[in-house]
Amino acid sequence: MTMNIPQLTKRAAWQPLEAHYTKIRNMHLRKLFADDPKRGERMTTEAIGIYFDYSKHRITDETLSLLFQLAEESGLRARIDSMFRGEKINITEKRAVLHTALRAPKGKSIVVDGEDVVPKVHTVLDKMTGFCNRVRSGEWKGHTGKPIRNVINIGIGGSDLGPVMAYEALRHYSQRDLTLRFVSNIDGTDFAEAIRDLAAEETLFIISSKTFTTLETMTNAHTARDWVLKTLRHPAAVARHFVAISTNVGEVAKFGIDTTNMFEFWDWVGGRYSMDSAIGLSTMIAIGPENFRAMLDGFHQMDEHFRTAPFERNLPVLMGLLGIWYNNFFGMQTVAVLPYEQYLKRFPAYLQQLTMESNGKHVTLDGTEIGYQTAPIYWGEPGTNGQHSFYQMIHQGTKLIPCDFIGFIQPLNHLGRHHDLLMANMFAQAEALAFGKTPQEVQADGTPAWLVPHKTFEGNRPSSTILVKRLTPEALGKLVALYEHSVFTQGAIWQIDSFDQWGVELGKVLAGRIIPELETGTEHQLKHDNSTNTLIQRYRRYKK
Ligand code: G6Q
Repeated sequence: MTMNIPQLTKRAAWQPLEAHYTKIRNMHLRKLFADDPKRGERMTTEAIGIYFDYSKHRITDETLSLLFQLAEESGLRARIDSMFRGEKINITEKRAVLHTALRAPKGKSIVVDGEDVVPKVHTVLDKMTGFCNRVRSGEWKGHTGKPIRNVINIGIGGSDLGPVMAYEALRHYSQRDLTLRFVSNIDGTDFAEAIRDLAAEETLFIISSKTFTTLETMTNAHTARDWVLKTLRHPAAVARHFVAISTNVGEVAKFGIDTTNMFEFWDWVGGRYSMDSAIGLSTMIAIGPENFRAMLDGFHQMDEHFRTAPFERNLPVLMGLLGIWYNNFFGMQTVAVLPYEQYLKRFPAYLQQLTMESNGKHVTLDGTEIGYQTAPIYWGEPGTNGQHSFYQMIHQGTKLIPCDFIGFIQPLNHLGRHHDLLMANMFAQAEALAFGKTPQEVQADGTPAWLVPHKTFEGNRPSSTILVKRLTPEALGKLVALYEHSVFTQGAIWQIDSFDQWGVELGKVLAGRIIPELETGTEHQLKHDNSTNTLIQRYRRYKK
């Protein structure tokens, strides 16, 4: 544990970083590039097939060396080792944090509470493989003897966002005669629309819930069971049409799912870090076991890179530290994630949970109120779509928004000029953000004086460019792990517990109180604040 690390602003690198910030905060990227013609080659790193260009950041070599010093003083190295060793670094829940064990190859050994967890991981992976092969080949039959053609994952948060994102990202590799859908919201519309055009006898539900008690998931799971029973009219249908992914055998059995059709994971897998555990069953069904294992291998390669590469060439460390620089010195509030890859359309949504649920914390590990900023807001859309909406603000607005551009050199769908046009736009956006267009340049185009300010781009807007050869399952694993470990790096610097999520609890408790007040009506005396009482009364009055 690294509790004896001084508070962030008391670490030796902090004051020099502040002084350095004051010195370079107005320095323009135009000057930085003019002073160092090789900057765009020099300030890049390539590792395990990921090319990371960080030259368009408002940094100098001194910035980086101070940030590396800060990382050292924050005990990052020791903290990385603690995580990989399976120490209980999620201190508020007293849990190990071992998503890295989910992608550890056979033969490795990681011991938690006296037990090697790697063989267990591989037993579940083998069980998933057998099941997936039966579903994909049509050998697994529904209650009426028909093969499964539709698979619906019911889960929410960490039990949904990873699977949806991975399914969309790897759709190119998916078995196209299977329909995959994802139901998460307790809003009945989500379920109703998901099953509208499907036949229950050809549909398999995967109930994905670590706890198997989550309100949304259990409500949707019961609705799914009612639908299946109503159509297939026999309790035995449940065993053919439902499987579970959970840590809670008791609740799975109570629901009526045959526990031989349960795929296990463990309390040392956090929800938002679980897409490569059994929670990835829908992904494996879609893309097949081999591709799934290739994705795990990608994750593992990034794990090893993070664990062993010197900070100067360590992709997640670099990315995490650049985030600290903007968040804690420039005071930037958000980060835009801009994949130039349609298949990554759910990647920003996935990253929102990963980054903000992990690092949106207000106290340090020892419970002290934090006196500095933690997680920035992550948001984004695939390019080029975003260019025609919010990019205006990134280029000319009053807020500085660092951007992550993510692109792939080879397209998965070759269609005429499309890919060159797509990538030209990505490179152009990063260029325009960094270098802008001066009033003189605008004037030289013949723009009338009154219009010049409107058409001026001040530039100096920072971005990273992540360039990968091709979007493969392996590449996706690397990309997700890159962000996971960058979040970890930042959590270590901020000295917070990146693996708990107490902030979601209060709303759940209050909803539990309000549910009977809405369902059973007026006999409940309302004891909320005046606004909540009035809203509930209005709802009751008009709900009929
Ligand atoms: C993730 C969170 C949260 C969780 C969901 C679903 O890190 O813990 O998003 O994944 O609340 O929980 P269950 O899997 O237990 O249903």
